Amino acid sequence: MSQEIILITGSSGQLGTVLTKKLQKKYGVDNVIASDLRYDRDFNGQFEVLDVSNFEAIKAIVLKYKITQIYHLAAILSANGEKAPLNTWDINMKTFFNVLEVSRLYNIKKVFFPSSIAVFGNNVERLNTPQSSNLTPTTVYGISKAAGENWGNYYYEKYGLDVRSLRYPGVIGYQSLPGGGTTDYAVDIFHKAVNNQKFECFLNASTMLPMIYMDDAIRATLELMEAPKEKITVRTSYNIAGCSFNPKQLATAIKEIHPNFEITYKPDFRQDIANSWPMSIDDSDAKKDWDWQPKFDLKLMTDVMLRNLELKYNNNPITI
Ligand code: AKB
Repeated sequence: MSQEIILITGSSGQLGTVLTKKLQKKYGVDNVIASDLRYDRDFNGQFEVLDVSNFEAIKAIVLKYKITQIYHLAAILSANGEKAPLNTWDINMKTFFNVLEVSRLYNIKKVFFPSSIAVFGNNVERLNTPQSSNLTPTTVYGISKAAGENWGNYYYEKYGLDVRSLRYPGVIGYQSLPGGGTTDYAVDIFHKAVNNQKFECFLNASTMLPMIYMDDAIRATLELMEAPKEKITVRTSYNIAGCSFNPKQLATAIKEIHPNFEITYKPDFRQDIANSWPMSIDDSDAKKDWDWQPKFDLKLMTDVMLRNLELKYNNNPITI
């Protein structure tokens, strides 16, 4: 097997931070090129400052390192994206087009494109939302992801480029903070809890959304990318599910360990976005095609989040 050289865009983001380390372990530190808009001082490994909306800049990196796979994580998320819709469309599409084109022209073997539950809108069954639902996204981020899924499929059909994609639910991890999404509350809440602070939630208590613990999200990504080509029957983007819950259920799970934790609710513009998203996801195609199976439920995820954040902030090795 020839050596894979991986380029990750948006490597300093929530998922990128953790995925980069996993890929370094798998392929070797020297064979993973992390990149983002700004230099990351604390980063260990190969790093390039890269604005993916600049085609010549990404081309130079692909040629310099003889890149064979690209994980394109750079994007503006749902809530931040609504503040400047046209700019969000521009950035999210231009960066992906540059990744697709550089891959087509310079023999990249595989591309990973993260899609999202944000591709679904008000016209779907909100419980167990099927893989092949009618996509009418309500945010520019969602529109760009739905378009991106179809462009990935187009490059596969037309040029044979091996583009693979997952529709991530809200990702929850202790290693990094999300930036500008609608599901961000489900990470912020843990940081407040371990610091003995009250948490004001920007969604109401009963807003059920699909979420996934970081380990499951990373494992799904790698399992999809490693699956034999003939097993991939969905060339737009696969639904994947972790566990679904609402802010009240999450607060209750946290209170089992932090009984004094307090939460209040003050819904803002993100409530409308969340109301248009599924409550749970049918991921049976991913299960059937490449044996996907989530491992973390609400309780296990809460335990692991609290244990790790207690260590980080309070140097307190709690046993749960
Ligand atoms: C967001 O909330 O925008 C993201 C997502 C679900 O894609 N976390």
